[in-house]
Amino acid sequence: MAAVLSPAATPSEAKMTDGFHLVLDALKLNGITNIYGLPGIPITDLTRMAQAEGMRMISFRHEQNAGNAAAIAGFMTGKPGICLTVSAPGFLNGLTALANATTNCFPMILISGSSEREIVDLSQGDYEEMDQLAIAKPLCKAAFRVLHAEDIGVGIARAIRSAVSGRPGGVYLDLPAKLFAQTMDAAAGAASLIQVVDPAPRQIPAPDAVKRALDLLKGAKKPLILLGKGAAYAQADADIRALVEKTGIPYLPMSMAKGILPDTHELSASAARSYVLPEADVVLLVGARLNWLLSHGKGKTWGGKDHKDWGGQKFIQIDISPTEMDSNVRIDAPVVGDIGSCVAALLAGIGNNWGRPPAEWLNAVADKKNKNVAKMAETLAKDPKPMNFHSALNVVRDIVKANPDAMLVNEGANALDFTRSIVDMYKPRKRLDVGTWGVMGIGMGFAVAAAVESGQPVIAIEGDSAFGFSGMEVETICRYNLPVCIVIMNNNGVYRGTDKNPTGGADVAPTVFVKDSRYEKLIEAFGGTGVYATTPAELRKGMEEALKSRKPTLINAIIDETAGTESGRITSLNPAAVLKK
Ligand code: ADP
Ligand code: TPW
Ligand code: MG
Repeated sequence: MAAVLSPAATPSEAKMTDGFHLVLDALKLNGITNIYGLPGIPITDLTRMAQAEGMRMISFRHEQNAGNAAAIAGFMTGKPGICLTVSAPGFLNGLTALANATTNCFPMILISGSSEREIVDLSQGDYEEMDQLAIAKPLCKAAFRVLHAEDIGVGIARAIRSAVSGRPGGVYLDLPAKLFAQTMDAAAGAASLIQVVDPAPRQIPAPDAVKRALDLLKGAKKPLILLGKGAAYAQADADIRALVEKTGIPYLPMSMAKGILPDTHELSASAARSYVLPEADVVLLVGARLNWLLSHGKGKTWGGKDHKDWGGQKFIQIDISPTEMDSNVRIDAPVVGDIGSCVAALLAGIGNNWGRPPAEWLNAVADKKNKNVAKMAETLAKDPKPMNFHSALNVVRDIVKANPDAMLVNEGANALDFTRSIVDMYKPRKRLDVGTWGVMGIGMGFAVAAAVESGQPVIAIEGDSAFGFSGMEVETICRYNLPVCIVIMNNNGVYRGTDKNPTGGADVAPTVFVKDSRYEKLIEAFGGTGVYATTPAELRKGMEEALKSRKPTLINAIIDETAGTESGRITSLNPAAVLKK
């Protein structure tokens, strides 16, 4: 009789589950433990239940930042990062991050609650009405909607596979409000869930493609390896390092590939970039696209006569996406497959007696590099008043060297370009930045996820404009007590703080902010540590204390407002610069 009285024995309740729980169970079954999101109708209870079920539910102040957090979690872990939002406006706020994730090949799933299908499809004006699936489709790799609780398992499985297999990217999963409250038999529900087997299958390159690539590489007089963020994502660090070291070929890391090998490696050609690109005869691209960041593989950067002229290099390209080949210039030896398998296949063909590239080439690269490094050391040693980007970043450079496991988040224009070239990285997947679009606003979302996913301290080097796009998340950083040290390179504006209103009117110029803004007070409002730093010594002290204490810290580093240049290093992309030519 006692058994009959216990609540667990009430047959109708004990054996049922619902849409809420099926979604969470499906995620957990696939090893997903963190959700980045923002609550509201219809997903408030989903966020509560996620926490109750032992998942880490990180609540943001704006969905774009939650989406950016999910995207970079995907890059760091190779598992899809999850962003959870409410319908229409919340969904749209998350969509920018989803599109950015897709552009950058980061695996991410945006899960948004949506309004009632029957009402939305008749355009009858539901609460937050929007045909979200249709809107998401062109901006992501795949988009799905689940209408029935028994399809949740399939829906999540398809979303996971779409995000991480082949070229990774963003996936949208539409979950209408009604779905969450649907109930079904618990055993049948559990049986309907899918634990995805081998979500990102290896893709082995064809042997003849590998041979073609090796033949080309072998005959090169001035070979160069270019590592992109796909190479970082692939987590094939040891083999990539072996490829560089066994061939003795100089390599150039793209921004987020810095640290796959330590930037201090003798074969790093970073400091000789403008020499090696036009000079190289055979270039091996590993997880890097020949997009605008590489001047489309042609033009003056590559030794061409004008911006359309091909420099004459031959290209080997390792990429998981077959259609990436020839997208900008001819790829002489495409090697299609996953980077781990492709690099392993190349290594097998290379063996232990590959020889070295001609000494002439290696010496020329080393010469150029040493000269540039010496020049940079001179600049970094200066101590101008006020502080400039170089003297401030010299401090950051030391701090990162002393804390190689710390994550580095970076956005801005000058604040980005100078940090990229001055601050050496020592370990893979530590540098997280504006990526393929050069998008502002990734800063605090990336910083939160970097801390949550890695457990390591995070240093965020932010332009004062860049920071503004996600600055309210300092509350989130304080709320979760994350070990994030934000350094704002405060030069009073976008690129510089010196522009004038040409009419002499009362409004300041469009690129100028309030002078001497006290950003450090923002974090103090939420219990974090604020530091006002006008000298490298003050900056150093602030950063050292932040790293030691792991307390949320915001350092307002006052930079000479004349120090920056328009658009940082990409001034030439401004239409007015083209007009002047
Ligand atoms: P970067 O901006 O650093 O040059 P891109 O984002 O342009 O890098 O290029 C990344 C490339 O890496 C994409 O073309 C993508 O298809 C590829 N990629 C991502 N993951 C893998 C992988 N595991 N194996 C092979 N290629 C990959
Ligand atoms: C979403 C255009 C590129 S860089 C930048 C803007 C507004 C800010 C530069 O100023 P900051 O850095 O951050 O103070 P610094 O050191 O040069 O002074 N909107 C989006 N993305 C981009 N890229 C822009 C606008 C932009
Ligand atoms: Mg600025």
